[in-house]
Amino acid sequence: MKQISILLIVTLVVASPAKSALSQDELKNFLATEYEKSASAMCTKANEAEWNYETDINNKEKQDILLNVTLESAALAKKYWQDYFKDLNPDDYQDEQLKRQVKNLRILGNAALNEEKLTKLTKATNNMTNIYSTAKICPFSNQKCDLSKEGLSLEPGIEEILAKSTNYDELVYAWKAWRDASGAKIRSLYQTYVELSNEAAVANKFKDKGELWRDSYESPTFIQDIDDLWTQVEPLYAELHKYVGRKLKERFGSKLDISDGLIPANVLGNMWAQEWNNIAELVRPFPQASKVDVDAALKQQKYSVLDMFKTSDEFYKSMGLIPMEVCYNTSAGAMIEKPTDGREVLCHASAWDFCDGHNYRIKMCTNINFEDFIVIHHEMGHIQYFMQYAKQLVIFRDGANPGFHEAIGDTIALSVSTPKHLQKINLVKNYTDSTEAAINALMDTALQKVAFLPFGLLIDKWRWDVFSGRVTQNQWNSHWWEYRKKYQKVKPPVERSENDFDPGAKFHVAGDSQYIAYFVAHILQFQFYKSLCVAAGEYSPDSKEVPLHKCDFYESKAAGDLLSKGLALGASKHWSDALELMTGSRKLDAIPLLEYFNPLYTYLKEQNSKY
Ligand code: X8Z
Ligand code: ZN
Repeated sequence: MKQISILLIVTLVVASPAKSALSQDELKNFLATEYEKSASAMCTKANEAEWNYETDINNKEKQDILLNVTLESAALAKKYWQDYFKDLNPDDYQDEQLKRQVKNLRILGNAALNEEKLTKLTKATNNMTNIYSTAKICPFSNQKCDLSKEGLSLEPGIEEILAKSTNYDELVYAWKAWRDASGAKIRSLYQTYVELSNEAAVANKFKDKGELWRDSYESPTFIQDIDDLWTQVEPLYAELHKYVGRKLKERFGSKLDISDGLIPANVLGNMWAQEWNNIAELVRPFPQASKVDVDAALKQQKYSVLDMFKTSDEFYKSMGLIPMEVCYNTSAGAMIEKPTDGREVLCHASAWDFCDGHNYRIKMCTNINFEDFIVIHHEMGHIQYFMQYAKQLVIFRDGANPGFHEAIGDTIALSVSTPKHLQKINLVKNYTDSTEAAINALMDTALQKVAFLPFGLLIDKWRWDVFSGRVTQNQWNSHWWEYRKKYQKVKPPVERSENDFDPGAKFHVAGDSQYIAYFVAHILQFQFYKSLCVAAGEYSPDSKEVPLHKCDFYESKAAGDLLSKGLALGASKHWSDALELMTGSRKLDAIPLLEYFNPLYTYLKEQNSKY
């Protein structure tokens, strides 16, 4: 998701009564009228500047405009905060909605910095994003190439090597070359970023930027809660890891050393070893049974990128949800393919809310394959959320917490990815269901969802330690690898040092985007999925006749209604209330995920026990 922080956005200040003169009703009215209008207008302006920059990232003029708009928003935010919000106390208000608004408005974010420091921080962050997005490497076969002519960029070039190559040395080469070209080059900028982000957080009365980020989860036990969730899912991850390690050993033989229980991070089919779906062919347990091969079907049926978006939109519409054509309509501004006109763009997929109730866009360098078909559903989930909460006040036009936003499209994609659904839309043919085929399908999903869990957890665990100062700059990279080994059980394929900066080779670290949301989302989406399956009459917790993983809630208006009720709340209520409405539970809960994967877990334990 792409959202310009509301904390930076404020209004063209107008002659309004002084804060001290505002009664509860006056404040409420002020926030619903004047503030609403100008904050929304500034949000639109800031998003436009950001969009123009990200779709033409080397354009100096657009970079300057973005910096100016950032400073303009911040200056106004600060003035507004000083004049109206800084001394308000949420406890002074009986009205629950107003209490929540005041709680939010008291936080000023990066705008708390003076102009010189904010300029420095903004430039450092934009610079990191720029280096990441334009980094290139030479091909394995021509390692001394002229980068400007033959250089490969991350999407699709370098990512494709990690996904498809079975040449161990090429996988080492591309893995290392990407980190040399991206992470290592932003290490010194990251120091500036950490210092100034922390300074802004402290000015907002937080201990550090990590604490400020965690504030959006509104829970004093948040860290403990996510650690407990990890403890619950770790045994499943451990079985998957062991099984996959063995299969990889069969592929790479003596080239691969897994004797210490750690898998080298370059052989899992993904640049960050975060999702392992690209090695599904190698690890699927029953090659003779039916399997899902959507890549082939998309090619064979000559799907275009636009067709993929329309198919996704159709699924949402089948549930009675809001049509989303505007967000992938290139005439309305969307970017759904990598431009070929020489522009450098920030390819990492994102969904945009232009804060005017009409303009929503997706920006994505889409490739025609199943992986990107799923990413489309993910991005459309953000757009659907934007549209559902469009009638809320600007301060509440956000996810119930950041994890909710990341979970919606994935919930839909769980239904779309079932062989049952893929057959309905003709992307899987000649499929015979059987116990073996079901294990194959569960393995495909586990390679995405279960493999992701420790990665989703560790990125922000590492950043929280960096922001808090628990680890100092001379331990940044070694601490990163401690966590990679501890949680993911992966290791670097070549020696690393403190001249490297491997966290910076991941988009969200270079791009100042928090990550624990994805861990939360990977738990939440199974809670949502189960609940929508029950609403659709596709699953019954009592009868267990049809397992959870076979549910497809396509065309279920009941499921659509339930989802839209939760989404329409936006951030106007605590996320526990939204969760209760949608699932009956007030807590994050790993049980639906464990229930979903249980047949696979049993199979993996059985197989692994033989070794
Ligand atoms: O960044 C994303 C989305 C955009 S919000 C494509 N994801 C994470 C990633 O790519 O690292 C989705 C899953 C995890
Ligand atoms: Zn997302």
